[in-house]
Amino acid sequence: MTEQDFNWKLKETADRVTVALDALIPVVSGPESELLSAMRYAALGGGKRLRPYLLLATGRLFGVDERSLLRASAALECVHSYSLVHDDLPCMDDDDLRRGRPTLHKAYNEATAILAGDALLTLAFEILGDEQTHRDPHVRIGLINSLARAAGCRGMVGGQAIDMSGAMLGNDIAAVTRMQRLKTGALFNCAVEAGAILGHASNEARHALLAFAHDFGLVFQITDDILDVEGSEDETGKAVNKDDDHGKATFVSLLGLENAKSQVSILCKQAKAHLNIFGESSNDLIELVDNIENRQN
Ligand code: GRG
Repeated sequence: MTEQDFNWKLKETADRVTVALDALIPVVSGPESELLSAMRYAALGGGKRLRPYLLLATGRLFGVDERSLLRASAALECVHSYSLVHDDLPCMDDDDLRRGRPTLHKAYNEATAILAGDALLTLAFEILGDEQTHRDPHVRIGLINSLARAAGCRGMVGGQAIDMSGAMLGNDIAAVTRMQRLKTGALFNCAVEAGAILGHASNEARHALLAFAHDFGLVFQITDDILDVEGSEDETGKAVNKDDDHGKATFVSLLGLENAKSQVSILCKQAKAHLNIFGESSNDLIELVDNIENRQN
């Protein structure tokens, strides 16, 4: 599959998730209209929708109903969008640009950005808890637990807290890897786990998928660090060279650019090998790995 074909496929997924989110975050009039409008700005305004792509591709391995997959994907994207809104705030990363547009607190104001993030996080659990996501309450509880673990203090928020605390990670690559695994990797894990939960995957399949997600998350983060050095603001839609400016340890600063690139290539091979048990049905996941290995944004 050519890069252009894959990009069409990714865009098709992104559009379907955007349609689902559009229905789940309605335009309203009245006193809370500003909040809903800010939530829509954050959740509908672009993004590659990688986590939904992972969730959909994993669920399809097991023939899961598309409606369930789209609702679970929308929930995951609500959490991802909230994390970006809060991460961009002046008290965190203090960014003015996200997805090629002003960040939410610049387009609205800080209080609205905090509240829109809070409301998106809560909405995610409302979506997963709804019968329309899956008729079996055990499946719904599995999804809720998976997202809560991934997003909370032992996952994304925990990783963000370590990153913000200025904890002396120094040149300790194991500590930096752990922080990134929590901060960024946990939601990728959850995407794949959610597909497996909805698909009632066997233990063997679940282990293979989680091993895949582990390697994929690292590839994503290392390529993100490479783009921070080599990418442009136009291509990435966000400020570049931020990590260097803040003196933060990254995979590039720790390994050097060339070693970081070699590590990406090793991890990509390893990630794809974990999918061998699924044969050709895992092609959508394999194509995603190939695309992220060469990504420009
Ligand atoms: C504030 C609770 C809280 C958590 C923030 C994930 C995170 C934790 C912060 C994001 C900071 C950041 C830019 C990390 C680099 C990796 C990353 C998550 C990039 C953005 O994800 P993409 O590329 O974004 O999937 P799009 O815009 O395509 O959805």
